[in-house]
Amino acid sequence: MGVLNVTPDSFSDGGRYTDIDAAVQHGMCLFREGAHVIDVGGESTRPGAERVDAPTEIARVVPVIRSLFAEGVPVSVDTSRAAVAEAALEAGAVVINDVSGGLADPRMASVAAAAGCPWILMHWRGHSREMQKLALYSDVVAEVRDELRERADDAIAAGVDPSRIILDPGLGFAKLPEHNWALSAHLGELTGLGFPVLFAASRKTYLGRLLAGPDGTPRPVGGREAATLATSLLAVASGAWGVRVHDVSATADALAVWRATGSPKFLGTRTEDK
Ligand code: PMM
Repeated sequence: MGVLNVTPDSFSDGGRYTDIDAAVQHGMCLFREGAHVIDVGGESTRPGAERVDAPTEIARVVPVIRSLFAEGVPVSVDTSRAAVAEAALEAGAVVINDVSGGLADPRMASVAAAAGCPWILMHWRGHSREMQKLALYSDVVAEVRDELRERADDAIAAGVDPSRIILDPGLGFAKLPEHNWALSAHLGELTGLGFPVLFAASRKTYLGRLLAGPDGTPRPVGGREAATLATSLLAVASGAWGVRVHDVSATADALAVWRATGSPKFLGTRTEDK
């Protein structure tokens, strides 16, 4: 999954793709590099981000989704609002990527059920402004696993086909670095729930903290790619179904190396495009 944030303020690519043509070109580029789906988001979810309203989010994502659809590029919409998901599906999106796992908007489950499309349910405890206060766990792996199971149960109870559900540990969302590392190390607890698992560590702050300089300053976003590749490889080798990344080309190469080892679990890159 290639990341395409059409926001002025996302932590990694914020402000780079607010121009529709630039966004569409970048989405097409990520697709050509081997992404199976381009994840278009119109609201930053970085810690502390202010929310935008639904019309603003729709105005940002719909023209980009419509153009990518016209180019034959599969798109997921990164939103926790049912109204935005509906507009995106209407414009051609084929996947709902909901960082709130259905919690932020009670109508999202019925939209996903009616559309019959894949619905990514990410582990979430609250909106960006408050989420880091909610990073309280006694056993992060068990709690995230159990909360994700509840999200999946709720979705199924609302009429979502279980085969359409994808789970995501929500790295960095109400998580301290040690929580992210524990979830990475025990991904099998999440894949054991029986749903595909998406892993989305790309360029996140905890990687910057791991690679901090001698004065403790986190490594800037631009210097986190090698660490991102390492997390993606480890995740796929641990049974992740997919990875959500900014640098699709490098990820495709890394996963090609992994596939060359003959691992039976490989579900990654479309190497025929390379
Ligand atoms: N992280 C971000 C945005 N969307 N979606 C899913 N499913 N999982 C994530 O971890 C996730 C997401 C924030 O990262 P970005 O600013 O690089 O998009």
